[in-house]
Parts: sequence; structure tokens; C-alpha cells
Amino acid sequence: MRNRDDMKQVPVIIVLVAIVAAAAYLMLTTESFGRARETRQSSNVVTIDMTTRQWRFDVIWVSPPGSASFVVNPPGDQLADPMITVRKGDTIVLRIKDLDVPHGFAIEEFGINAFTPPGEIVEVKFVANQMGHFTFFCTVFCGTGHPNHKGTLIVQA
Ligand SMILES: [Cu+2]
Repeated sequence: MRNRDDMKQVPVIIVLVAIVAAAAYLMLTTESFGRARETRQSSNVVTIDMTTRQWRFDVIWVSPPGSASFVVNPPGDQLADPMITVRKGDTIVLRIKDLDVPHGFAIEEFGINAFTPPGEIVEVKFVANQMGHFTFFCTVFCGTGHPNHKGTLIVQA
């Protein structure tokens, strides 16, 4: 009698496990949860979400908040150099989303040279182990504004 009752509960348990697994999967894969998780990381890993397009780079999000500072171009202003300031010693993870045509992303002093295909997010990771002003720039000829497709990374103490 007791065994029969136990067997009846098996399908219910399977359904409950499936629901918990589905909820866990959704939480782990949603962007908002990903950001919340990053803010709990140690402060020396800095994630910078940025976009690239004709003909500018824009910083969208820094995580943890305040771990890097940035100056945003005025909308429509394609000539101003965006500036990103990080602290020496921090590990910088740049997540660069290409919004239009093929571009590239390079910082010579840090040995970075990445291709950014349209519609994709390319991740670039490096340690900001030298102080100074460094130019980041597009490496793919992407139209008449290509020479202005650049910005400045500032690494300070
Ligand atoms: Cu470009």
C-alpha cells in the first residue's frame, strides 16, 4: 500500500524537477541576471559593454558600476574621441557589439587586434598593466569616417 502511494508521486516529482531546472536555466541565461552576477565579482575584473558603428565607439554599461569611467560622445557627434578611464592592474573585459558594417578593434600597446562582424558581440580581455593614454581604433576601412573611428583608453593608478 505504502509503495503504491510512493509510486504515484514519481510523475509529480519529475515535473517539479523539470520546472526548477527550467527556472534555473532561464535565470542563468537572462541578461539581467548576468549583470547582477557580475556586480558581485571582485572589483578588479571590469566588464565594459560597448558598441561600434560608423564611425564611433560608445560605452553602454560598466560592471561593476563605477569601476571604470567614460565620457560619452554627444549624439550625432562623430568626431569627438570617446574616453574610457580604468585603473592600473584591473582585468578589462570589453564586450564590443557591432551595429552595422564590419569593423575592427585594436589597441597596439596591449597587443589587441580583433575583428568585429556585424551583429555580433566580440569579447576582448586584457590586463591594464601599463599607465598612460592609449588609442583604440577601428582596423577595417569602414567608410569615409573611418579615420575618426577611434577613442582613448586612459589607465591610471
Ligand atoms: Cu570602423
